[in-house]
Amino acid sequence: MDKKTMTLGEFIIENQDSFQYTSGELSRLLNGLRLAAKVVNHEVNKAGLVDIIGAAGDTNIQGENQQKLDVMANEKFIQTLSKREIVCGIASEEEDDFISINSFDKQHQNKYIVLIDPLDGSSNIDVNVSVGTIFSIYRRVTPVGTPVTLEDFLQPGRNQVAAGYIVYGTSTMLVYTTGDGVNGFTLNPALGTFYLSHPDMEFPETGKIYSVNEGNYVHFPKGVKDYIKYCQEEEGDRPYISRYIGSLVSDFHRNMIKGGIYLYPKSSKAEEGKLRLLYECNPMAFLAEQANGKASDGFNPIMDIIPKELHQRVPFFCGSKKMVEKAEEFMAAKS
Ligand code: AHM
Ligand code: MG
Repeated sequence: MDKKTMTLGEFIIENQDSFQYTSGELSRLLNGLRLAAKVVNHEVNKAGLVDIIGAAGDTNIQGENQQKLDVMANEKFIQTLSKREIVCGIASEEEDDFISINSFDKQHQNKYIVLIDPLDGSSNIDVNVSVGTIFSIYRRVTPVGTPVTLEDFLQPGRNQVAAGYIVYGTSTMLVYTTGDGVNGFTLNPALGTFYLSHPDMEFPETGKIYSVNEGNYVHFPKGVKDYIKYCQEEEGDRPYISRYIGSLVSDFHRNMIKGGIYLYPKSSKAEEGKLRLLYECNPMAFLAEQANGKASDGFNPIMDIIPKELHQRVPFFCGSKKMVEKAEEFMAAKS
């Protein structure tokens, strides 16, 4: 079959045999995410038309204002995933605690855990800039037949069986991995169908883009400051180009296609960094490694971190392998 005409649904079925566990279940789970992505895409795209933008008046566990679309996206993903009798637990960046799913006729028989950031970069909604959804999928570690526990959610990123994101951009794309490379699908909005538009995505080994919120410069550790200065120096292929959307999904997506590095270091304002290990960094790290890139906390691979809490934050350096390695050199020299 011509890869370019392949739909996401066809791709999921065609590739399910390469998956090490009972493949049909993961396929149904991915199909659930595909459906929720279309629903959320529909709402995000009409955000400027109806009175659904703006703060919902609530704050999430991190004390940030929740936008109405965050709340809507959170609900849609949770609803869609909990109805499929595959997922036993969901944790969301927008929920204080994890949700245990117990389907009525299949008491605790489901095997999959989903962690989700339903609408990342939501401060960009009001100004019509791209936002995204990030998802991360694990097998439960506690016995089937018992309720899920925190232990099922606090697994290192290495245990992920699938991860991906949806970017609601100039076009809507779903990009995911099941540990066998990274593939990207673009939504044809007229038909409501995702087509394989970006097979076998890979970060270029090195690149010319650095993405960091330089407004925090004075608060960054010395290693990060030195690395930023290195990016700006006139030498060889430098200075690099600075590009920062402030939507992790979009910054990552661009850097994967063009070659670049994304940094959200710790700072004297945010001792642990800002991004969440479980909802943002681990899934992006899995995608990065599957796409020949690299993700670290500045010193060690993100996916080797043993999580201690659901909403844990971590410094994040991610992108083209050589660029991340260079940033790590600067960090090591100044630690
Ligand atoms: P969010 O989950 O509250 O949307 O925060 C995550 C976002 C990332 O998408 C983005 O890269 C970063 O926060 C931007 O933060 P800042 O505005 O501090 O640069
Ligand atoms: Mg987020």
